[in-house]
Amino acid sequence: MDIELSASMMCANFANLEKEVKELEEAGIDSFHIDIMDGSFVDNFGMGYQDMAFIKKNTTKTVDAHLMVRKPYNYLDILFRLGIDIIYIHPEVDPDPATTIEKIHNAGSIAGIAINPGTSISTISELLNTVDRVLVLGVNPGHAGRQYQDYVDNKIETLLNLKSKYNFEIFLDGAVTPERIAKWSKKGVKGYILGTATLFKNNMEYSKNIKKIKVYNSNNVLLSAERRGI
Ligand code: S6P
Ligand code: MG
Repeated sequence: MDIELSASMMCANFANLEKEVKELEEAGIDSFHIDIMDGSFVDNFGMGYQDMAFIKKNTTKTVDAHLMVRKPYNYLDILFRLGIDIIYIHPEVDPDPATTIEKIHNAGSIAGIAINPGTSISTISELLNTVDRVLVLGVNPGHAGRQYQDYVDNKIETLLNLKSKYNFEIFLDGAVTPERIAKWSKKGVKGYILGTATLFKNNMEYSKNIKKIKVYNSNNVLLSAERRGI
């Protein structure tokens, strides 16, 4: 299947963001992922509106905002003004996530829910009727470089069984490695947010790091990590 690779920009080199955007595009990244935090839902602050505006201005690729904040509805108007293409909210903290999702759709943006490792599908199942995407966090939220929580695998399997019925795509965020991409892309997971586990490592050699993932055989099938000797 055709997968989407997104760069988690909080892991980029802020000393020269313009160069980073260009190099990531040249390396074959498909979109940009921006983590917004409020220091309350998570103990970190992520990126700001000015970073988003800058990245949006310097690329024609899609840009998403992952709102790790307690009141996502307070942030929407500015995100709409900035032209952010995709907005993920955490239903765990929004008292009325369905209304927030409706507002995102009414503004013409793509709406997603992001779910923490500790959030079970049964608590968000009605929202699957309304969203375009589910962003599954494989790590506890707020920081790059965290450890993958193996129990999340069961949730991804459950979502794979529901995605055609409800018509949404699954994206993975946190500790996404080439091995995990090879495993889940075969089963139907569409998108991958790349951070320090894959993209922002090895002296930030982006095209080399992406080549480890985007290797297809002659039938356009993504080769597994084992077949590529990773
Ligand atoms: C985590 C955040 C992510 C991170 C990403 C970093 O709270 O939502 O988008 O930036 O997890 O990736 P890695 O490979 O360092 O875990
Ligand atoms: Mg994120």
